[in-house]
Amino acid sequence: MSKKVAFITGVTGQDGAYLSEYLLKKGYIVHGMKRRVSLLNTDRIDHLYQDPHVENRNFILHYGDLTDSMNITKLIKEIQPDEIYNLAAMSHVKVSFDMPEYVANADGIGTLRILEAVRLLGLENKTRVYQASTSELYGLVQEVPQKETTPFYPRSPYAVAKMYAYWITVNYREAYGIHASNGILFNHESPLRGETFVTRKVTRALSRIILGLQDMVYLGNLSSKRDWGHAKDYVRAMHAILQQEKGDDYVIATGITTTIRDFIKKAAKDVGLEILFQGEGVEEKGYLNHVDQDIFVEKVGEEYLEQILLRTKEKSIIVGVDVSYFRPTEVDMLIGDPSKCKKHLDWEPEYDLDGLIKEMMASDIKLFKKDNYLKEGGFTTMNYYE
Ligand code: NDP
Ligand code: GDR
Repeated sequence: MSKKVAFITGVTGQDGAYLSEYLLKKGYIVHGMKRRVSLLNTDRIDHLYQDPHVENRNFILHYGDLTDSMNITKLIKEIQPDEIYNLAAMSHVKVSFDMPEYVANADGIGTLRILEAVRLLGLENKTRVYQASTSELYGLVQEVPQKETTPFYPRSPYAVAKMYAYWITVNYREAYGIHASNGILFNHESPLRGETFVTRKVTRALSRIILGLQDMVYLGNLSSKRDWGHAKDYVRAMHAILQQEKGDDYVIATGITTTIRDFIKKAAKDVGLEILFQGEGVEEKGYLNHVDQDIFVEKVGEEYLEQILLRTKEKSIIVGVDVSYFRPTEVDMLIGDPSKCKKHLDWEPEYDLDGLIKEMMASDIKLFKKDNYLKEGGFTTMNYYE
């Protein structure tokens, strides 16, 4: 039997990397679309790279962009994929307020470009399409837990663009019979998570604080709640969705929600730090410049006691709130009902939040130990405070 061929847009992203690995293990030929950038951005998939001069490769990269119809159509024509996973997007909710038009084009119309290419090329009966839809569609809380039938109320240019993508996927399924599906995925994280999403920002910052590379971190709204899973579990669901007899739409979630504050506490606890927030028996320490009133102090666990105390004798604040990280409109509470995917896809997550945090903390501490060596060797190392 010939190998199945998959085409993944957004192959250089968190999910693109895990999905490529998963499909390659299943024996697929994987084609990935990456953007041309001035510096290489393939860190997450470098371990899968195959020399283009070698024959019979099963992992092949192409240049492309979701805003370029001709490029998308040409790639799909050449690749003739059995399955398309449309994971490419400008995926940062806060940034979408800064570049709404671009996001509408890439995240919204980009999906149309893929579906229309499938139709124009006459691949309606061959190519199945997975659209990376999102729990951000639910936005302003209408019902909890959120399920496939919960009404949408998007709260950002990102979510509005993804809403167009959601419905155009449904429409092409109904109008042209394309096997097209939406995975409505709730937040999923991993050691490969982009550095500016809150979970990775926290695990990076705590790792750096412990290693003495950074004193504190500024965050935004700490009261919102998210249903966090592991990206490794979620890419299994993406694949399972395209193996169903018919296209359909599925919520993928854990069914458990946690505040950003509790995420920080859990991550800190994992490395022996106890972070106390204002109002938890902690005296207010005063105000920081440009920073809101919410100020936090840490108590220190045994492992890192000595070094942290040394550095924090005078300044025991390691998390501050900077209002510039707040969104103009926030999504306060996400909690998904995974009943449908459990029943139809036989999908269960293997990770819980503690397991996810453990893996992320361990990975970032390892990463920054390397940075420490570089720093000692006189090299400049990069930090991200966004
Ligand atoms: P990432 O931000 O890690 O990856 C996004 C990918 O899209 C990157 O490869 C990026 O390329 C690429 N990309 C961005 N803009 C374009 C464009 N115009 N043309 C082509 N490629 C582009 O996202 P995730 O892996 O976390 O998420 C994957 C998808 O799932 C996204 O669509 C996201 O919106 C959606 N989603 C994510 C959830 C999550 O919790 N992670 C939850 C629900 C939905 P480059 O590397 O060059 O920037
Ligand atoms: P989200 O993820 O917006 O849910 O979108 P993000 O991690 O950016 O924010 C989660 C919550 O944390 C609050 N927050 C901060 N967020 C960031 N990024 N940086 C901070 O400093 C900070 N402080 C507090 C946010 O206000 C928010 O409430 C992610 C993306 O992957 C989307 O592409 C995807 O569709 C959804 O998850 C499901």
